[in-house]
Formats: sequence, C-alpha cells, structure tokens
Amino acid sequence: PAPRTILLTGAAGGLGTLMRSLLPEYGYTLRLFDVRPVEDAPDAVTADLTDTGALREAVRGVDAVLHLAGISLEAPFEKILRSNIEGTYNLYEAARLEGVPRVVFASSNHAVGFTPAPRPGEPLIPVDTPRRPDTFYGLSKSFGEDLAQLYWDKHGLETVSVRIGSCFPEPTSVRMLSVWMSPADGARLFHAALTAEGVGHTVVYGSSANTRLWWDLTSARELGYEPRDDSEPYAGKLIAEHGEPDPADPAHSHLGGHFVNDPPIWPY
Ligand code: NAI
Ligand code: 15L
Repeated sequence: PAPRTILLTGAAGGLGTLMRSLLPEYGYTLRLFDVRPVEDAPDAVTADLTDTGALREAVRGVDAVLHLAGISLEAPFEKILRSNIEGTYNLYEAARLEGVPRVVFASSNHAVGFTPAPRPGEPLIPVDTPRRPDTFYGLSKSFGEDLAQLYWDKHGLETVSVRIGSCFPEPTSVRMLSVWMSPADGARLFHAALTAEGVGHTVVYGSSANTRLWWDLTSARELGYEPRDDSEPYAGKLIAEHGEPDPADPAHSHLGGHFVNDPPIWPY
C-alpha cells in the first residue's frame, strides 16, 4: 500500500518548510520532528537526533521517514559527527527497531562535490560516479548513503538517497542554473521516492530538468519522477548580473561549487 503517514525530520528548516506546504497535496499526513520548534505546528516533536527515545516514539507507526534533519552546510567535524553521522545512525536504528520500511534520505551533491563538472557536450555525471566529498558535510552524506546500503543489505530497510542539488524557490547563482531543483519538482521527486516499489537502496540526483544540468536523472526518472521545471528562464538575468560561467572558477569547475575551496572549519 502507498505510504500515507510520514515522519518529516528537519521540519523547521528551509526545505522542511517548503515540503510541509507541498507534500500534503499528495495525500500525506506529516508528523514533524526538529530540534527547533516548528512554527504553527504545536504537535511537532521538538527533539534532537541524539535523543533516541524521542526518535523511537516519533517513528512508531509511520509508513516512511523523509529525513531532512541535520547540519546543512560545512561545520566543525564534531558537530557534523553528532547531528549528521550519529544522528542519521540513530534515525535508522529507530526505524529498524520500529519496523519502518522506508527512509528517503536527503543526501547532497557535496557527497560527490570534488567531481569535475562536465563541460558543454561532455557526458552527464552518472549516479555511480565514485564519491568525492568536498567537505566534512559532504563526507557525512557519503556516510549516510553507505549506512542506507547497510540497512538495506542487512535489514531489508529501503532507502532512496537523494543527492539534492540546490532546492530553493529560485536559482540565485549561475551554478544553480545547473543544479537547481524547484520546490515543486522536489515534492514530485520525494513523492516518487516514497511510493516507487522495490527501491532497495537507490541513489538519485535531485534537480529539475535544467538545460544546463550536470548530472544524470535516469535513476530518478526510473522511480517515476517527471521533472517539470527548468532553471533556464533565469539564465539571462543571472548571467547579466554575475557574468558567463568561468570554467576555471571552482564555483563552476566542480559539482560542489565553492565548497571545494572552502577551508575546513576547525573545531575549537
Ligand atoms: P536547514 O539547515 O534549513 O534545515 C535543517 C533542519 O534540521 C533545521 O531546522 C535544524 O534545526 C534541523 N536539525 C539540525 N540538526 C539537528 C539535530 N541534531 N536534531 C534535530 N534536528 C536537527 O537545511 P535545508 O536546506 O532545509 O536542508 C534540509 C536537508 O537537505 C539537510 O539534510 C541538507 O543537508 C539537505 N540538502 C539540502 C539542500 C538544499 O538545497 N536545501 C541541498 C542538498 C542537501
Ligand atoms: C547543500 O547541500 C546545502 O544544504 C544547500 O544549502 C546548498 O548549499 C546546496 O547544497 C548547494 O550545493 O547549492
């Protein structure tokens, strides 16, 4: 049967807020979880991913988890370790113990961020390209994908890992012309990932059908995802503002954009 009740972790965040407004149109009932209070949602669970008791209770009885919670940019390793690595492990353990059959995991393009971006005419980057994290953040997403594979192979818990490009209301940089996922396409892709049958552990890229796309959406389309948006209508304005993409600029030379050049943030 199609999943109906979904636990949405990271519900207070940018993507969580977009999905709270878009996913109910697909018939889902959302249970919300975040360490920060979720505005206008008195029933949301306010807890940290380190709180295993709260997680067990939150996943109990849901048909699937859309796991968006975590640090969403580069941060000191200690913080990434707690929220993204241990936090995602805690989520999977709770799901396993409560018999939740599927997780949709918000992975990121930064799991493969050091992959050179294809020049025009070169083949798109396949989903099985070797992982090349560009940050501790990207490394945590690479870990999440491996964790998902382990829980499928060992426990039969299914996951779709979505390597999201940039999901924001509009593209705001020239790089985003290649990696943008419109919120409406995001909801379409998450819906496909929640409902497709027999996914095992499937990795997909998450973006719209952009004219300047860098990666291959075949595995996403095989889930039934049909993107309807394209960033191209924004190209004129963005290029007038920021100039033509310079292939030597890290923002354009690698999938992860400027993340490849950002120095690590050391802890203390
Ligand atoms: P965000 O930073 O706006 O939201 C993340 C949410 O997770 C926040 O509300 C935060 O309070 C919560 N959170 C963080 N640590 C937590 C913890 N230990 N326990 C409980 N809650 C915790 O990020 P955004 O943009 O909404 O992204 C959502 C997810 O999608 C993240 O996992 C991010 O890495 C991933 N992603 C997002 C992309 C985008 O374009 N927005 C691109 C690629 C990946
Ligand atoms: C991500 O993984 C981040 O969570 C998001 O804030 C954007 O920076 C996005 O990648 C991107 O690559 O543009």
